[in-house]
Amino acid sequence: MMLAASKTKKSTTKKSTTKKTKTTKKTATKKTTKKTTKKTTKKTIKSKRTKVICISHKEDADGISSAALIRQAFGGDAMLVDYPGQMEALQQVVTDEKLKSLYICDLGLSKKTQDEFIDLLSTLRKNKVSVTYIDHHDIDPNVVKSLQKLKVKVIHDINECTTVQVYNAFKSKLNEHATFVATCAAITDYMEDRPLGSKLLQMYDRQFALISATVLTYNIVGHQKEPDYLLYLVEELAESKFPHDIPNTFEFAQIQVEKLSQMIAKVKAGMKTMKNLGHMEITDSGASGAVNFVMGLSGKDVGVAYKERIDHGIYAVSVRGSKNCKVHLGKIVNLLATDLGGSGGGHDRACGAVIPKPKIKKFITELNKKIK
Ligand SMILES: [Mn+2]
Repeated sequence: MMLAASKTKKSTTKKSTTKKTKTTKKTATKKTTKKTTKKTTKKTIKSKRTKVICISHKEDADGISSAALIRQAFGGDAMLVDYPGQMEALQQVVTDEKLKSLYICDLGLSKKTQDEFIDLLSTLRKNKVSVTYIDHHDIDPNVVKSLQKLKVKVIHDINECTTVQVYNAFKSKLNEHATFVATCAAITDYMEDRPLGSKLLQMYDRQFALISATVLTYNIVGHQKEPDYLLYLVEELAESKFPHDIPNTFEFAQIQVEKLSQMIAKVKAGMKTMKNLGHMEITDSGASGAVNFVMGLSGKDVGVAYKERIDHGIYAVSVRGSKNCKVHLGKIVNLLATDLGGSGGGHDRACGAVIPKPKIKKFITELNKKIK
């Protein structure tokens, strides 16, 4: 489903909500009277909005690459977030009086977050901020309708990774190297076999693309606690660098590979199984890096890895399904996580959740029941 931006309904939402907010004056040229006295709401009117911001997913190559292509096409700065930090970032940009246009990439919504998301975007639109939401996670069709009503540009296709969609939507503003960045993202998201993804991959030697995507991914995963490095990656990719042209990436990837090989042993020792799934608490790495091993080594069709986020009082949970898994894990996890006071969702065989710490056991036992 390609839900192109709704250019329709021009009029409507003009909302004469009187409220203090706007009083026409968009003159831009008049820099005269800066009466800072009027505080809060009034200020938004006279400050010129010039900033471009992209909020994107920081945990994988699709999010990082999306941010890079947005930067190449439109300039501006990236804010890289994980799911627990997603709303916080939005709340922050809503108050940014300089913000002109906002891109939100590779960040799926859930029952828990979608209403607040719509509210925040509604505020942005009232402030005349242009907003583009680009994603490929399962989404409630009503949310899309609400966003389009707000004249948020929605680019959403569950069949292509986010970066490929960014590329496809804005290729006229991108250089040729952007195809390679998009190819790497597609590989990382297991979506290089999709219509657009496969066309892009064809342009490159397969092995070259695979090693580049993998090295990029390991550098992203291994630098989750170094936001500056992740932003640096966004810049380098935006400037058309190949992963191997970014200093030390291959050396760093080798360290990650060694860590992963140690994880195999840890998962073998620490993993537990239930009838329909294998699960394990992870303490010394990301849950998403371990979850494939948990699934694979458990011999089950579903794997669950979870890591405590002490600062948030929650568990970050990663769920993976094998090819034999016939249920839509993203939908099941969305509902279940919401019931337990958390949030979650994603794809049919790969998804994630944020679960309140005391509910993690319940989450696993209930998931085990629901996937049979
Ligand atoms: Mn993605």
